[in-house]
Amino acid sequence: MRLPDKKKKFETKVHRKTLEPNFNETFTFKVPYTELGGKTLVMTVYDFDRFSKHDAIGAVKIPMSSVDFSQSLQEWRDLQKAEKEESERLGDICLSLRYVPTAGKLTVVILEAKNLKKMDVGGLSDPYVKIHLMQNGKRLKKKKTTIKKNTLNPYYNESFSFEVPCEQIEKVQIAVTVLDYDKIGKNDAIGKVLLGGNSTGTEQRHWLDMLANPRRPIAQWHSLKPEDEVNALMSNKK
Ligand SMILES: [Ca+2]
Ligand SMILES: [Ca+2]
Repeated sequence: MRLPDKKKKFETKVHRKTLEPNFNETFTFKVPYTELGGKTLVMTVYDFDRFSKHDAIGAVKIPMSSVDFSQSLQEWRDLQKAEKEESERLGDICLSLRYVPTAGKLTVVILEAKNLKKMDVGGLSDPYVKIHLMQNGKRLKKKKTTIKKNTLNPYYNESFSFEVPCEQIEKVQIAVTVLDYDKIGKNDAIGKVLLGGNSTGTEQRHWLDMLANPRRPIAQWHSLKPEDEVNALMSNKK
């Protein structure tokens, strides 16, 4: 439930295994009367998924300008198709992949990232990149770039090689995670991409281009995804 321009959002409790939930919960938005007119109340019903993004079932939108506030309103409305909630922009990463079958060598060059999300209070981010060679959801090897301080557009041009024999290349994946370094506490993941034969979208395209062009470095930009989302994908595809 939210008023979009204020980005104020509430959630009800999750009701399990039902198509007729009874919520009976009350939410209060503090909005000055003079600002109410231009606002819209959006109520979206979701199907809860523990391991992936919740699916929107449908939504009701009520423009506040259409409501008579002199009386309380109670009525049924049909859910409309929910617009995809704009996923939060985490940033983009450019990397190149190169595979030399004869040498059994996979090379990942982390080139640069742009428009990364700000992760520090009162600053930008201190991004570095972790690269995992994965197989069956297990991490085989780990490498990382240097840390670039206080920037959202870091340039790395750092190269990492993994030994991957020809017969194994179809089975491995490369997980690329961009993190914000923090002096105190745990470093936060900004976003992640997963490259491999069974990945999807531009990530899969990139991987197939690499395999189709042995010995040639192929560079491509990827949009970072939420870490949870990518991890869920990895555990589904063992
Ligand atoms: Ca931080
Ligand atoms: Ca930081």
